[in-house]
Amino acid sequence: MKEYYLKKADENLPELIYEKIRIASEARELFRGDSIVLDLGDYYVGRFSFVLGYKDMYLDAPVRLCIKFCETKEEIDTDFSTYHGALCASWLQEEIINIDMIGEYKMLRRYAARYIKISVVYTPRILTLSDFVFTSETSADVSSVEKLEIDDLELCLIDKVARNTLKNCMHRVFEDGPKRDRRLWASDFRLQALTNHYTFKNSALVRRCLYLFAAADRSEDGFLPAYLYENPNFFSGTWYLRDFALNYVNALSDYYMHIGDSETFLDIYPVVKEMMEAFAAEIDENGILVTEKQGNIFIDWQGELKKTASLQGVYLYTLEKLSSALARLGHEDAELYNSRYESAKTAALRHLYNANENNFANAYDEYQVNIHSVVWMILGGVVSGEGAWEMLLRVMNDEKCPKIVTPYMNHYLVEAMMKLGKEKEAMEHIKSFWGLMVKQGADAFYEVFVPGHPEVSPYLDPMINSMCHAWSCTPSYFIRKQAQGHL
Ligand code: RAM
Repeated sequence: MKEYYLKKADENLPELIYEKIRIASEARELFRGDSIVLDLGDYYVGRFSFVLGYKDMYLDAPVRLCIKFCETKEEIDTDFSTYHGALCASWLQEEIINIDMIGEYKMLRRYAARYIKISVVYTPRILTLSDFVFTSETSADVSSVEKLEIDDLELCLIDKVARNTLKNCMHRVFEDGPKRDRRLWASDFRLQALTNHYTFKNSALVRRCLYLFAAADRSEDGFLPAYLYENPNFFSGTWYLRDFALNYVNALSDYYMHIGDSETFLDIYPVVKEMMEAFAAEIDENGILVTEKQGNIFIDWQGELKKTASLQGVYLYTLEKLSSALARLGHEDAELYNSRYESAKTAALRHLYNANENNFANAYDEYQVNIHSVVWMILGGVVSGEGAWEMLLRVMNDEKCPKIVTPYMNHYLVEAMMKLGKEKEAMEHIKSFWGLMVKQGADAFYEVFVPGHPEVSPYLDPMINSMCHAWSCTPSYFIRKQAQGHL
């Protein structure tokens, strides 16, 4: 089957769309130690070229340049040599190049940038740099996006930045970030696909990614990996995050609900069905999904978080969506997942809900009270209505609760608010969270954003954070979905 799935993935390989971004800049005369900064005018992903020349005298030695691609203005003056984070420093986009001859010089690698800083390390004489061209690439067709018919200018602006984020993460697959990781991650993909259904409508790309995961090697206990590589060779990831595996299932259900392509759904369903058995095997005697290692659950980049209740919520949410997709297809398994949903919900109420305190402080999670559990218990349908809304507000205002760190988890917070019918509050949250990034000058939405804390990084140094990150693109999904509902 693996070969078949890879073949299907290949059939859906998208054409990339290229655009030449001309950079307004005169030819520049530079000598050793000089530097210039080019502004692309917006955030783009692509390749860079320029022309090297000389002023008065031929260059009788190679020229050595340092070229730095910066996602944000702040990055221009950041000294990469001080980097001390946990991920490899080679993600930082800086090249030292030696050029032997005058003429056009094309850099081969792909970069993600708004600004380009060029510093002259060595040159024998005064050189000139001119004809700067950045050729952007993406598999998002911007002409397929419908005009957003709303009066709220702030939301329009947020939608623009959100679309830009998604566009720059769409290539041969939905990448998580064009600067860092540059690969297909299941939970990022699920949110990208959702937003893509309301914006660029590249359903072939969604199909491709669904097939790629279907082709992946599963862990010994039957789970799909959280990520994979596909270029130049297919290679399954080796981290098995339970919530990411569930989000892959959600991506498949969403795809069917939006596109109505039962053929692809049924093609892939056997993989999902087998994996859902692996999940069923991890349900403990109380009916709670328990994985041995907490490290196999993501939920958010929040180090203090206890995650059992959240994971149970993701499981419920997935069962509900899968069962609905199967019911729409008239498939007999709809009932199977529906009954699993009911038992997992009863178990959550019995063993995770704390009636005395009216929260989800439970033994599995060492009685930690956190926002994440409440969000996922709402999304899983365990609590609802005004009671759930009050509970959510209470944990959000509780200083002792571990804070949400990523736009990814903020997506699910907004979705929970929507589910409770709090549309106005959800839109306000989008404005206060994503809108704040826009106010601070973001061209694309960041991987991690904690207002007032630019130092936060899951990798111990914010220098390596991705400043255009796929999982942050979902305001376009919410805003456009809401706008359609009101038409
Ligand atoms: C990071 C990436 C990716 C995310 C994983 C869990 O490495 O940013 O987006 O899905 O973490």
